[in-house]
Amino acid sequence: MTHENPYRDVPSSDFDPYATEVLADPYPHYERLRELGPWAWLERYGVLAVARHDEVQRILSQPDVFCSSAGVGLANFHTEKPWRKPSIILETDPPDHGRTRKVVARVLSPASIGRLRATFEEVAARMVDELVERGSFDAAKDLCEAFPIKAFGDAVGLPAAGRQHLLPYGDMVFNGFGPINERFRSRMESAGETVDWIAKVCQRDALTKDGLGAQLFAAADAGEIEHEEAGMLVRTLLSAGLDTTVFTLCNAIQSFGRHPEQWALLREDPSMARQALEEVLRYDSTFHSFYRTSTRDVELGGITVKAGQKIAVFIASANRDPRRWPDADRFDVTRRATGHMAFGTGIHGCAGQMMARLEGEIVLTALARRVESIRLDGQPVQHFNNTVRGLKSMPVTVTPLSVAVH
Ligand code: OVV
Repeated sequence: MTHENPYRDVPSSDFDPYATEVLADPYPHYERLRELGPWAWLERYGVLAVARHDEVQRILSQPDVFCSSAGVGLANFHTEKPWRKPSIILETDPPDHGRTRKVVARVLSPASIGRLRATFEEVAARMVDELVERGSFDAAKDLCEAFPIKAFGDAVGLPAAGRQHLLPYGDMVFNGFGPINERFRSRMESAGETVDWIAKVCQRDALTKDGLGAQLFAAADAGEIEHEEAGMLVRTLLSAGLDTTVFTLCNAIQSFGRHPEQWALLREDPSMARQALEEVLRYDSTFHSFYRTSTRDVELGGITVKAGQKIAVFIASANRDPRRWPDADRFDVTRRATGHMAFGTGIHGCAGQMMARLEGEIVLTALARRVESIRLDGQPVQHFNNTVRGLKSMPVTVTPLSVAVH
């Protein structure tokens, strides 16, 4: 089925961001989309799309005109029923958004997160020591999944049992921002136990007394939010905080495995870890797209967007836009990658970005101090999801540094 293009000045495209072959390597497709102009009409889905850095930034910077309360996926909450209760932070607009965002921002502030550093470093050191000892392992499962599930899971205050539900839940959420396709349906078929476990651990009595979850409930005690809202914000931490960091770690190790000269730079100077992570986020962004919906007729990028229009925002494409980045398709940890859109921007910019950076920096530093070289043993196996891009499996062999740098 194709949807008729109501915009005279916007080229139509049969681009399908959710096709398996596109997800396998979206970058040449993004380039074609950017070359079409500032806007494209995606006739398969009946939505406008932006793929250039400039338009992506402009849209995300006007949350009153390009709103989130109609959902940040393909589904329009004004006309379609959401598959789960809308998020009270992601899928809301000002002024409601500000109240919940303020609480989450405090719980995930640099000060709050700084207190986790020493523990995260111990977890990473222990895991990486053991993996380097083994030499060959599945970097996706044994490190990129294992680290956030342990470190972030403990930080939130989750019970140890049942954490195998975390990634499948995130997979559901991120598939849910796309069309109701086979990828989403097959995930939902086995959803029952997972959704039940998530609901259970969003309750105060399931959480430790000193974790990030408990801090959300403390904000409810202080009257900033309702107690039920605290539980909903724990759900946000669990929805947004696992698959994203897992895949970012996967994409980092994959990029370094493919660019050994870049690994050599980091290994020689592990203090570059944070900067290198920014380049990973720019070069192979985890979060590929989400949507905004116009609240009124509005001019942008040479057209008048009609009120109530769903707009696909390709942030991973903005991060490869040659209009913004010299040699955009080159992975170069020495470049200034700040200004990338991997965490979005504006009032809905990722609230957990300092947590994500801390986790990424700590894992990359732990590796850089111990690992001479990373060899990919065969093709990594991709995890296909409608919104986030990462790996299911990545067999690697690492050689230890003869003298570990500490
Ligand atoms: C940023 C993000 C992703 C997925 C879910 C949520 C947020 C949420 O608030 O539930």
